[in-house]
Amino acid sequence: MNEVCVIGLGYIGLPTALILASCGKHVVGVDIDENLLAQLRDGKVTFKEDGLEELFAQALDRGVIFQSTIPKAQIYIVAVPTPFDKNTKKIDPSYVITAINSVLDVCPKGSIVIVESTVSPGTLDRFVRPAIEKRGFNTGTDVHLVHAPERIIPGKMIRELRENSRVIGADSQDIAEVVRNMYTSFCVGEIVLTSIRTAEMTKVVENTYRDINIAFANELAKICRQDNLDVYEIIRIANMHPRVDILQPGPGVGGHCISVDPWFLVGDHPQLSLLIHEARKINDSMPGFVLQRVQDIINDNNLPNTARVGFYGITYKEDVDDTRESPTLQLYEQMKLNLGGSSALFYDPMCQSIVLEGQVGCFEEFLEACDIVVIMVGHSHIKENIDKLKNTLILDTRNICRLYGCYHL
Ligand code: SAJ
Repeated sequence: MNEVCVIGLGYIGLPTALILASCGKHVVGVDIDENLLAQLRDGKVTFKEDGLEELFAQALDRGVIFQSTIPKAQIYIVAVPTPFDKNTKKIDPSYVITAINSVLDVCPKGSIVIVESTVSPGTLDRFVRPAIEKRGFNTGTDVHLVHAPERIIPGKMIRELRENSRVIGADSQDIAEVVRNMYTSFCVGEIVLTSIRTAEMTKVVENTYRDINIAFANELAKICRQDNLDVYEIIRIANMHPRVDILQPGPGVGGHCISVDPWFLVGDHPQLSLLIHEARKINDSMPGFVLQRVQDIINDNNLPNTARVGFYGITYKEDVDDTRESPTLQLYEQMKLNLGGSSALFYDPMCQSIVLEGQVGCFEEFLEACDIVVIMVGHSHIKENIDKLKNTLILDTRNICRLYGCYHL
């Protein structure tokens, strides 16, 4: 029988399947997307990430299998998406439940189902456990439910898979130990065993903490702008204090994690989550703040209202190809209203396909066409090519450019 089956071969499931296989486990990776499976079977990775190709090669050598059906296995890892409804601020656990229902069709008695997908606190007890029990399975004897939320950061995923500490939430110590044993095959970080509820909450708290810290930096940026002070220098000096660690201001907070998870707490505890809610609002206000800065710079430089504004970077952060909830996409939605007659252009070397109106595919063509360039993402590419912006008006929202005359947040 297979030792581990990983369901959902996206940003989390794929590296997890590969690292387990590279450590000698018998791994089957399952996904419903036939195109993705075809690409993997062809020996091609499906997204860009440092070290992923090397890991893929090792896993293939060790016999990792990719297929669309769920096989019998001892341990199932569920890493499917948990979509977020922007209006209700709630996650949709239906993909997790569908995946687990398919597991129940084939799993041997006593197998372990680990949910790695991030969920809002209480989801396993409110939705997942009842769905299992509705099928006539007892959680604790027939199938063991575990929550081991992923904590790796895009850009350093492979290193963090090996080195980060992990949290395992389970109903019993014995099952938690079995799961810890599996993760220690590749993870050298400390592995903490706790309850499912605590594991769910801890994961959301980590991302909420980061969101609030970034919101503080963004609020400081607005205050410093009004007082004509350099926010980066102030944060740099403040962070020299041994008990201060402020993150960096930016054009907003994107990605599917930090901009989403705090809403779970706001949704479930509206009266108690005032700081968390305010932080979300501050971070969501940043794309609008960037647009206001662009308008001020256009006015300061007596540019006509038809000035062409170029936004460099569409992904949610540097050196990844993920555009989910990205500040540039948020800004794009607001742009036409706020920028009046100015026509906008977009460029991102990490985006293979055209996702926005006004997006150009060639960096030189982009620079040529712009009266002002707004750096939205600090990709390595722009850092290496910063001298090419010498004769352009620049608004740098990531503090990577120190060219003379460059504007900052
Ligand atoms: N950002 C800033 N200023 C900063 C740091 C980040 O504006 O100083 C922005 C980024 O540009 C980006 C957003 O915040 O738009 C989020 O980026 P990030 O690098 O802070 O985090 P993610 O979303 O890539 O990954 C986070 C991580 N969580 C924490 O660090 C607590 C990661 O460990 C989680 O595994 C991941 O969320 C997740 O999947 O939940």
